[in-house]
Amino acid sequence: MKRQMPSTREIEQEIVGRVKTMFRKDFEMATKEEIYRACAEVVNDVVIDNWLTTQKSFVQQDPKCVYYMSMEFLIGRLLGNNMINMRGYTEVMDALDELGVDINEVEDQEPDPALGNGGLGRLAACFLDSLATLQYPAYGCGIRYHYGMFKQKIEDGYQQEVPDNWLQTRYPFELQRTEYEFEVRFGGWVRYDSQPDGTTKYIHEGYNAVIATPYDLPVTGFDNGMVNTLMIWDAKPKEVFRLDSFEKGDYSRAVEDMNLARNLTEVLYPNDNHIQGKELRLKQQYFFVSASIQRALAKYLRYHKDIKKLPEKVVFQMNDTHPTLTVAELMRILMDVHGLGWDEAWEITTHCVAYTNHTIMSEALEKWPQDIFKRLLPRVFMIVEEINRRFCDEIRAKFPGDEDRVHRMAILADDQVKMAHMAIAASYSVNGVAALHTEILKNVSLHDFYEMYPEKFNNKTNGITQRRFLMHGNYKLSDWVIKKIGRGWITDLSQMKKLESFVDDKKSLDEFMAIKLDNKKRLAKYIWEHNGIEVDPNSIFDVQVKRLHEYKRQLLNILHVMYLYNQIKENPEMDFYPTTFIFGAKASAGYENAKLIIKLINNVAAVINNDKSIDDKIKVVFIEDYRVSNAEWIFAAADVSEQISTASKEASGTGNMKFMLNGAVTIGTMDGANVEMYQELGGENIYIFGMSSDEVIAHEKNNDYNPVDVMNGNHHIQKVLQQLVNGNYSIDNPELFRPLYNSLLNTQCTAKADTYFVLKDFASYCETYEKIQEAYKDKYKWAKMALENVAHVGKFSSDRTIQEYVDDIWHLDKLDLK
Ligand code: CR6
Repeated sequence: MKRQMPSTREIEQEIVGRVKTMFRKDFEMATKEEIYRACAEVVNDVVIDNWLTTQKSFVQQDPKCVYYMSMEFLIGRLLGNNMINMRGYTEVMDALDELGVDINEVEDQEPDPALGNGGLGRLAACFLDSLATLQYPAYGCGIRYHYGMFKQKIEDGYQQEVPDNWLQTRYPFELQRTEYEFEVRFGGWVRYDSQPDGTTKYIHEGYNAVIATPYDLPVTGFDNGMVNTLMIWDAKPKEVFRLDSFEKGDYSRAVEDMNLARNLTEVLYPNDNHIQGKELRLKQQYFFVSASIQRALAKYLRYHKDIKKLPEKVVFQMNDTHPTLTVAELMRILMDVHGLGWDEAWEITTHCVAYTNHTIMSEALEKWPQDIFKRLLPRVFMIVEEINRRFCDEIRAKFPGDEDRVHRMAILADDQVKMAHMAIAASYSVNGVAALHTEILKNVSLHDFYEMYPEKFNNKTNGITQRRFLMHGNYKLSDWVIKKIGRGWITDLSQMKKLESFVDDKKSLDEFMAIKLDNKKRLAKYIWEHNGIEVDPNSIFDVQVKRLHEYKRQLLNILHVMYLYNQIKENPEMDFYPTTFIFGAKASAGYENAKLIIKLINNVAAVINNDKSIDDKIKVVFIEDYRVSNAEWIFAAADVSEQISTASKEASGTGNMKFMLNGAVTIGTMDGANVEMYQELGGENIYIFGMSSDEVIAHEKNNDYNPVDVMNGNHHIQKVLQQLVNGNYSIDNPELFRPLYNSLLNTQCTAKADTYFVLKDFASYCETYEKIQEAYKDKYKWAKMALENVAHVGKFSSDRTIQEYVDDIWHLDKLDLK
């Protein structure tokens, strides 16, 4: 039986009661943090009952289940999310209100669990939300990083990284499960032992071991009593360091084990779409993969005898190449622990694993040096060698005499282990994350593999959860939509179509834009409190928030702002609708150009915001520490959404969808999921500019793009580029931004210049932007466009994405929750 949240009255009493028993305090004396903890327990109580019921149904119904293997789960705060999904948000808000406390302040006490970098990690979190809401049995499998994504501080315009110590105090939503601990082994060597029956046993010796301990987090479905589990693994030494081991000669081993365990789950690598290739990262990958598979198999074998039927009940979805070791580790366990032969083990593995590709960026492709791999995982490496040997034979059989192709496709080549190649060789499904991206995989970046296994390739366009990104982040709009079209859209976003009947109704448009204005005021207040910048809620809020990466072209955006500023200065009477350009982005700690772009944005902001002569026509704001919790408010407040990546480079994007859901109008390139947004919206409700992916790919292939030519033909570009290096935005050090200038023009001609075609797309961006300015001046035209965006967002729910994964790849059974 689904347990519901108690009534407002009961919640109020429970909160007061919990504050008393947990902190021995009268409510009036409690801190906000204590109130948050009390609320968390009130909600947890309901969640746990439903979690138990879900687990019982699991056992009774024995459904097939997906294990979503991911190095990242960017779940964000859980209190608000769980209250929404348990249908108790308003009740808790009212109860707190009665007690004289603002729910936002209470929610603000929760650390923002940032166990991910950006889109890929947030996608995993949205998928878990949808799986639970659609009643599909699923486990998220990841890592309990002690330090998540760093917190960003801006000092003197520069990004500073501050550790994110989210576990400093107990996190109320996690449950340590020592009963599901498993051992994971690293290093050592493999001894061969010939058996009387002629087979060989492989015995792993001399290794260092750690114990993997899972912490379970509940994943609540919306209003259905379903609670799935996200297991995140922590490491501890196998044996606590004991002095007496010294006498046994194990002293150094004990120290090693302890250090290994200590470092393993310490920190998330803060790279998005870029791999650093650190040995510790490979250890992290093996650690969580091995532990998760062991737990999955233990669960399976509790209720089933025949390991060969594993694919009937279990599927491992590999979120990018990071968990590709799933392939070799499952083979190892099936052979070395369960005694299966190669063919039997391969048959099972290749029916249990599927792979999602999230990028074509070559620097994000994982390749491990073979010597490191072999030293760290000697037995697993032997298995990879055999997978590679058989795979190369298969290529030769299909393409006789084509040794070049064998070399291009091999898993082991150039002294490296190519993880994507292994993932594709073993998976029964390989998917991209937007239609365009999947086509590029098939026709360009993974073309060899597509020719070999065309049947494996399929597309699953990404999606987002409307529960967090509308209901929680923008409750005013959410309530308004409910008033207009009912509640169906909460679990079936295609119903947003019904809003079509209001797009020409001025009264509705007025209400809709009044809500936008309220959300802009909320964000303006946040900006004032956090940045000390006063922005006008009546100006256009033009927003680009996402990780900082050159291909995402924040540089194009800020150069355009510099250009607009020049225009206004030269032509003070120019008809320009006041605009606030809002940025938010973290740069990887070692990514120099990205960090310099942050500095440039802040310096441009300092100059423009303080220039009284332009009458506040432009304001520039860089929001510090962009993360899930402030993102919700930013999307809600945006008028214009900047999705301006170089076509072909952004696999999908998901921020684009969150803006659309909140009624912002996109200016973007034909890249990633923008293409499908354009298809859903029609040309009138989205602003597209720049080169197509085909054009970009052709220039890359022909190597025929020269940014200097573009600059010479456009004096506006010449001027902004000059201003990059003449001290206009850096009086003390005119050379500060020279590296950015060089990256665009590269006067030394040593490396490629303007890799991401910033200058090439500049003119088209400026032109298209003028149309946005024009459109905004017509209040109802704009309101209609914005509402059309909400009305056509249906496709971009992660509920739709998950249903497609279930239908085409996972074939899961829905759980019946009685
Ligand atoms: N960086 C893509 O770049 C996509 C997400 C989720 C990314 C982005 O376009 O929306 O994955 N890729 O599919 C990787 O992380 C490798 C991302 O978030």
